[in-house]
Amino acid sequence: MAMKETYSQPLARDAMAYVLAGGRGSRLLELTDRRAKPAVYFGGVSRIIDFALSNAINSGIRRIGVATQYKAHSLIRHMQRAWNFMRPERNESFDILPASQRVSESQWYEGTADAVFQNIDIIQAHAPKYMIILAGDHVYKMDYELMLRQHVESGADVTVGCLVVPRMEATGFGVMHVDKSDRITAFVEKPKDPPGIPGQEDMALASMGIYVFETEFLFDQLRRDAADPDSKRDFGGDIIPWIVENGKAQAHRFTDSCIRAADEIEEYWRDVGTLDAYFEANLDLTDTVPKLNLYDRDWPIWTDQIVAAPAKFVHDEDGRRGHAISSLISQDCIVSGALAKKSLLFTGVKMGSFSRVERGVILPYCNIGRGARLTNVILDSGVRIPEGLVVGEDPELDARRFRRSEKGVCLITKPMIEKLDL
Ligand code: ADQ
Ligand code: ADP
Repeated sequence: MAMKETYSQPLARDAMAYVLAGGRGSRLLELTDRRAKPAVYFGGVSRIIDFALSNAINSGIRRIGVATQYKAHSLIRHMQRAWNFMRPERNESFDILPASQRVSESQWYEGTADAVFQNIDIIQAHAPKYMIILAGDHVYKMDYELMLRQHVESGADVTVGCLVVPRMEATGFGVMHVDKSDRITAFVEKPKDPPGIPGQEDMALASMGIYVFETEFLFDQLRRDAADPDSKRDFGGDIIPWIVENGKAQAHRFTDSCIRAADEIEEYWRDVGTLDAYFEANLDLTDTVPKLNLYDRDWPIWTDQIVAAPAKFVHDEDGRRGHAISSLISQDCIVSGALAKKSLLFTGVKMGSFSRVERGVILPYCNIGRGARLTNVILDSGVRIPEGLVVGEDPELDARRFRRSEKGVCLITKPMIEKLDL
């Protein structure tokens, strides 16, 4: 187990985390009809963006900006409720930065680099020495302090967080080659045929979309890029390839950020970008020892805590037991004469008598009517399942009524229930 070196002050205190949370996340289909991917619920009480934000706080960063764009309402509301504890008098800050056409009245954020460029003046007011650019749509734990240190020690212009992934899964990533000292020698954004790692040809080194810069250098790059008529104003497509060609870009391996002073953070990173990946990553949490530990007091995942009653399990009027097996049951849930198995019940879910959910991801404030039987389902927030509805036992019927994924998971939303002809 590696130990951290001792620094007089954590570099994180000189850094600002800038979270890009404006993307659409269209592969989550109807789950992102009304909300941006970073606002999608995950793990019983959190939303996806809470992971990047918690990593920033747990790493010691106290200045945070979040750029929002696409369907940002529930994301902004969540952040206002959950992330309002920064203290400006200690030079801490939390800025929500919607694409508000501050620079040009005709312009939304064009690409990820533009989402930073348009807010240069706001960042300058906080005067961070380092900027760490993050994506708001991945579930992972990472100590950014370790990445900041590597950046300073290597003297790079930019440091790019990276992971080893199976080569054919790398088509959606920036893919890089590195030399023996992990300096990036080539970078291609989303290649159709990703280059493998020399000597390990079936794997590729993929960018996590996490970048560390010195603030002034980043601003120079953003201004240079903004003057380039051919640029799409994108970090992965424009800024990073330019620095790889013309400056010094260093890779930071994700595995090196999973080590803290006294113990280790588990090596866990998921994109949860498709319904199946989202479903599986949630259900994994019901394993006896899941790969992602949400009970780690040293690395808590901060979120919105509502005032709510405890979860409750009651016998129904027929004396039938309300119970849950291998499941995560959040506050304000009532399981009455019903069974939840291998499932996650988010806040405020009510299950009526004789109902049963197996392998279910049930988002907040759903109501499951008497006798309903649901298997392999994702229920969007606020869905009311009618009495006796059965899902997960007749694939053809399910596919006509709901959104059925490649692996046979049914996503059920409010409009789908309204259209049901029972
Ligand atoms: P993608 O994830 O495809 O690739 P992108 O769509 O640019 O990149 O999204 C990156 C982040 O920025 C996401 O969190 C998204 O929500 C947000 N975002 C997108 N457009 C935005 C906008 N206009 N305003 C604000 N936020 C916006 C990137 C890199 C790849 C890398 C992968 C890793 O380009 O090189 O491999 O991330 O996931
Ligand atoms: P998101 O699910 O992204 O937050 P909404 O807030 O529109 O988007 O959806 C939340 C759902 O949960 C709605 O159906 C709403 O009625 C319900 N809901 C939200 N907060 C509460 C609450 N405190 N009590 C009861 N229902 C709630």
